[in-house]
Amino acid sequence: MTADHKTIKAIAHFINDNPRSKIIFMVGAGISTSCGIPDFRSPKTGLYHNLSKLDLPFAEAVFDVEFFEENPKPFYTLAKELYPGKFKPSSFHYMMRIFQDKGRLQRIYTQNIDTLERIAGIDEKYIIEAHGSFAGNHCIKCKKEFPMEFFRSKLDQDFEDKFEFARCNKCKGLVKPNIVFFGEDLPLSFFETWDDDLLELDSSKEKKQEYMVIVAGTSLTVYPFASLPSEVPKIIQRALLNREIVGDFDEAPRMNDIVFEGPSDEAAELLMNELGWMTELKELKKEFKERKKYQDSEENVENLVEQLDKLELNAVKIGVTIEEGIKKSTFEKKK
Ligand code: CNA
Repeated sequence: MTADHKTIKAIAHFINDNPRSKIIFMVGAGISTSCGIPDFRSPKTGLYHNLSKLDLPFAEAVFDVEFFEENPKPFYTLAKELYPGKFKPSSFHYMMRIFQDKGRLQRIYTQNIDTLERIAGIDEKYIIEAHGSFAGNHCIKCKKEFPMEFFRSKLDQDFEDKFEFARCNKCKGLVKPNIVFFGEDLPLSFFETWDDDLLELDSSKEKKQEYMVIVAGTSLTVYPFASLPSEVPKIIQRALLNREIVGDFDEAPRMNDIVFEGPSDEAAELLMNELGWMTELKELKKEFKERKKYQDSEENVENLVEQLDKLELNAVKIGVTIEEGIKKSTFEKKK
C-alpha cells in the first residue's frame, strides 16, 4: 500500500469511527482540471502561464475590474471558452454530492466559478461560491442586477465582427457576471457563513469528533479564502488533497494533518472505495455519461490563447502601464 493510500484510509477511519461527523470542503480550480477547465497556476497548463505569452499588461488583467472597464473583450473571449454548461463534474464533485446524500456534508467553500458543484446536484444551501459565479450579472457602475442570459447571449456574437457588449439599460455601464474580479469584494454570504461555521466548530470541545475539514485543488494564494484553513480550530481534523503541499499545510503544519499529494479524483475514488460508497459514485458517473465532455484542459487553454492573441492586445493601447500591472498582480499575494 502506498503512503497516499494510507492517508486516504486515515480519512475513511475518521468518517467511519464518527458516524455523526460532517465534512467542510474548501476547494479550488484543481478539482475541475480533469473536467477540461484549466486552473490558474499549474505550470505549463495553467491559464496564467499561457496568458503571460500574450501582450497583456499582466496575466491577471483579464480578471481585473479596471482593465475590464477599459477593454472588456479579453474577458468575453475567456468567458466564451469557460462558460458553464460545456463541462461535466469530476469524481471529486460526485464525491461531495455523495457526502450530501448520506447526510454527511456541512459545507462547500468553493473558489470556482464553474458551478460544477450545483451541476453535480448539490443543494445550494451547502455551497458558498466565494468568488461568485456566472449565475447572475450586475452593472459595474450602478450595480443593477441582470439575469444570467443577459450576458450569456452576448457570447453568441462573432468575435471578429463589430461587437456589442452587455450594457445596463439604466446607466449604460458595462454589465458583467457576478464573479469576483481583483478589486471587488467577496459576497457577504462568504463571511457570514464562515463566521457561523467557525462558531459551530469552536463551540465545544466535543465538536472535535463531529467535523473534518478537507481542502482540495487549491494553491491557497488568493486571500481571504486562503486563510480559512489556518482559522480552523486546532482540535478539528484537517486534510489536504492536492497535487502539492500548500498554504498553512506547508507553513504551519499540524501534527494530525492528513496530506494526500496527488490528483483529487484519485483521492476521491480511493476514499469512496474505502467507505464502501463506490456503487453510488459509479451510478452518478453513469447518470452524467451522456453529457458531452469538452476538450481536455490543455486543448482548451490553447484555443483560448489563440482567441485572445487575435485581439492584438497591447498594454499601451489599453492605457495600463506595465508598472501598474505588476503592482496589481501582487494584489492577491499574502500581505
Ligand atoms: P490555482 O491557484 O490555479 O491552484 C490550483 C491548485 O490545484 C494548485 O495547487 C495545483 O497544484 C492543484 N491542482 C491542479 N490540478 C489538480 C488535480 N487534478 N488534483 C489535485 N490538485 C490539482 O487555483 P485556486 O483555486 O487556488 O485559485 C483561486 C482562483 C482560481 C479563484 O479566483 C478561481 O475563480 C479561479 N479559477 C477557477 C476556475 C474554475 O472555476 N474551475 C478555473 C480557473 C481559475
